[in-house]
Amino acid sequence: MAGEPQDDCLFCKIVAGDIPATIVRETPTTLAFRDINPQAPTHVLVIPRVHYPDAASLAAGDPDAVADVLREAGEVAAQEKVDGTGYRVVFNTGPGAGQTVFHAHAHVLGGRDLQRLV
Ligand code: IU
Repeated sequence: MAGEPQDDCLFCKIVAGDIPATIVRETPTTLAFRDINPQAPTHVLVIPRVHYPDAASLAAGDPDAVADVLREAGEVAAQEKVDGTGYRVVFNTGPGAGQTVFHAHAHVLGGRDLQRLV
């Protein structure tokens, strides 16, 4: 069922505590942890605890969770002290955009010069 944990989902396993992660923030609805392959000095993933495969399906199925993820992205940036210089929030959506883990997540990137993308 939409929103339910999936046995084959790595991020559901992190939510369940079955796979380790370096957690930087937790709320009742979200988890934020360091990316294992960081692309910037600050590279934190913010995920909803509920399982949806990507940001669009999360927005359709649980819009409050999208707001929670975005609020937490801002809190992570402040906690990491990259909010002053600027940071980027990215939702890769679909394999063609580089999505590899199909549990919705926001990348929070900062701490280096980030080339303008669009
Ligand atoms: P993507 O947008 O789906 O490509 O992002 C998935 C990210 O999850 C990617 O940057 C991985 O390095 C990261 N990651 C992680 O932090 N911990 C893990 O156990 C696994 C992937 I698997």
